[in-house]
Amino acid sequence: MNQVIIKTESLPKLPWQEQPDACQTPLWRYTENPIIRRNPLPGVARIFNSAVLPYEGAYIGVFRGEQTNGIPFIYLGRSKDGIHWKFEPEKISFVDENGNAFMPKYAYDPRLVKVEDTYYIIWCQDAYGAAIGMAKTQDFKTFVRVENPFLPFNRNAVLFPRKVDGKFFMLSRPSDSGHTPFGDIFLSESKDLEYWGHHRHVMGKSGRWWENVKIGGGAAPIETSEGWLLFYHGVTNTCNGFVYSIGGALLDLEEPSKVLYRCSDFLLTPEMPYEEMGFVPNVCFPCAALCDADTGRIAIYYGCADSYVSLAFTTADRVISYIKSHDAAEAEDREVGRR
Ligand code: BMA
Repeated sequence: MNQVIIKTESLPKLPWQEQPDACQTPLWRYTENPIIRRNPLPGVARIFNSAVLPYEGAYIGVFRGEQTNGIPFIYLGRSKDGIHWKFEPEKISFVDENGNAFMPKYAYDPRLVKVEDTYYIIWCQDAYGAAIGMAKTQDFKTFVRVENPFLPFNRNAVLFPRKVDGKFFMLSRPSDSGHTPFGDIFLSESKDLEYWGHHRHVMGKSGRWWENVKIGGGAAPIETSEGWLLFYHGVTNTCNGFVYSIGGALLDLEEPSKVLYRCSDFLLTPEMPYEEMGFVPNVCFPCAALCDADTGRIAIYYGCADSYVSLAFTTADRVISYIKSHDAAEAEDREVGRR
């Protein structure tokens, strides 16, 4: 009997492997990782940092494809099992609100979130500096660009999968124009998806080594009986550059800028060859999580070393009890985050 209730749909065909007997960690990796390898498409050298959702009895996803000219764009992919993916050969073409073609100069780290009957893609693009871009679709054929929610610089954002008190909620991480040696997670709200405000601080980098440089939202928050379950990335610096790990927190359901629990330890950190070696070594970057409400199973999709996509598994009971038993939320995390 599951203790935690996941407030999403049933997903019996969720990609899944049982926790290995010897595994003590809160997340465990798919034994066939990485699920997307190099040169997945003609003209695309690497796919990583990508997001997926169930769609019409199968799965659909938006994928960060690094072209062979080095410029990232978003590609659409489909899968029957969430593991083996077929990609459209051409990058997604957007239209603006008037139906005119719109293509950003580049687009990366897409998230895919369904709110009511619409699917939203949120990514990083140029807007006179790195900023958040956004589009909506209902059929994955026409992708209508919506206004950029925030001013530059901001490179990391994810929408909540339902409105809270009638408003859209978005997490983001204001940054600089470079590789950003700082960064906290903020929350913003909007009644119409056009004007965003009521900005609140959710949580900042911490003194813990694995997240002492910056943090950023990852998968869309998962609604559970214990709060919004957030998988995020935490970054530390070393003499050989940044290391990206996966962290976990629970946010208040009605006031998500209030952190209820925040795990002191990473949930997953680079330790496999496909996480430690690649275009950018030592990166585990979560962008999506699928859940099955019936079993509490969760499959997390994360980018590896800016080169691959991998899967890690957990259950709501397992990961939430781990987060709670390793809670390190501080007064500043627990407050509403308004000054
Ligand atoms: C961040 C983002 C991610 C990337 C990470 C590591 O700033 O650009 O797309 O995975 O750096 O290179």
